[in-house]
Amino acid sequence: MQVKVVMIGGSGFIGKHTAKFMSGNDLCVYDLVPPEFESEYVQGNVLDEKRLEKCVDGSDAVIFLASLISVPRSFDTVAEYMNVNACGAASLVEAIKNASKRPKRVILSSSAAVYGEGAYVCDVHGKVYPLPRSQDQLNKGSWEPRCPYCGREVKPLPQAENDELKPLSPYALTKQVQEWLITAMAPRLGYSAVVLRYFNVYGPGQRPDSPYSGVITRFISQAMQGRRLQVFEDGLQTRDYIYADDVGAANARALELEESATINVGTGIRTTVLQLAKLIAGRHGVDVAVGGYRQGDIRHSVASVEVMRTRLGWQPRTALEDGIAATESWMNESAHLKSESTP
Ligand code: UD2
Repeated sequence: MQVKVVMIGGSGFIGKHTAKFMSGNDLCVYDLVPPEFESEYVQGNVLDEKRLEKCVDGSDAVIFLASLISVPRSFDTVAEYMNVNACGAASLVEAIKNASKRPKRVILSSSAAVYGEGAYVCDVHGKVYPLPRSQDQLNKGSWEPRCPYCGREVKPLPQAENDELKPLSPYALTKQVQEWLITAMAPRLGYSAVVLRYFNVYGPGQRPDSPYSGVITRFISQAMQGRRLQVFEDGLQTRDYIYADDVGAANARALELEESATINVGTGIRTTVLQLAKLIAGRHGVDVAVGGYRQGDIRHSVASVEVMRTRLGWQPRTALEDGIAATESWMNESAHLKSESTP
């Protein structure tokens, strides 16, 4: 069935990959800049409630993608993150409240960052939530989180949707606020709220040239320049890397959900940063260095994918090696296009 979908903040990286799965729907993008793909487009700021209201009025579903996304940058520009991310979601709620015909579904792009360090198992105390690693601990190179009761090393568990949320950055907190606003207002405003917690998303279209870029695009870009890849800590920290097309497909799939739900969007596969670096370095013949750390980083993150399988009836398709190859091709092509347009 054709439905009218508004993608707020749809001109960015995730929007581009979601649009591929929207054929058959009537798509409208609301963003500050126009999308690179074919779509109806309304130019507007997420904080402009009146303009947003006009755009969502009469739509069937809204996919909310309008957010600032960097964990480290959010520490430097706290007010901006609160303003754009938290107030942006509040602005959407107001726009829906005032619309004469309200959408039936809101899909929110949230983040695994809401879990913070997440849950671990202690041999003595069972399931525990370790405290963030202290600077003293990191300076000593003691990388693994510890039991908050006895100080023993603990083993990471997959992050599950009903785990306690322990945001550790302004960015993560704004994602939790977005989740709360969109979910709590759903019964009052008559829509179902689907919160999708993305794990580490990568793929073509992700900016490679910023210190805030995701590690995969950053490593590929450095390797393509023949530079050494710098892996922080001891490289044994883990992440769950999901390809952008898979995230786009999950967004499209969420349009079919009638009931409210909170769902992880990850692969359930743990990859160490060192494995990742070796994989990329090996393709380009560059070296890998290990050392240093980034303040505020968590140690381990992998999705529990049960809810995704049962509620969305879906799982990601792209293997890490294939996703990296596709991202590399895109970076090669865009470098080629850039050099062609340079006089
Ligand atoms: C990512 C997202 C964040 C949030 C979170 C959810 C990005 C940029 N950030 O944060 O928005 O959704 O996932 O889980 O996508 N690293 C190196 N060397 C480098 C750069 C990074 O070793 O040059 C390590 C880093 O210490 C960390 C891992 O790579 O252990 C991943 O870092 P990231 O910046 O790609 O992503 P993360 O997990 O902080």
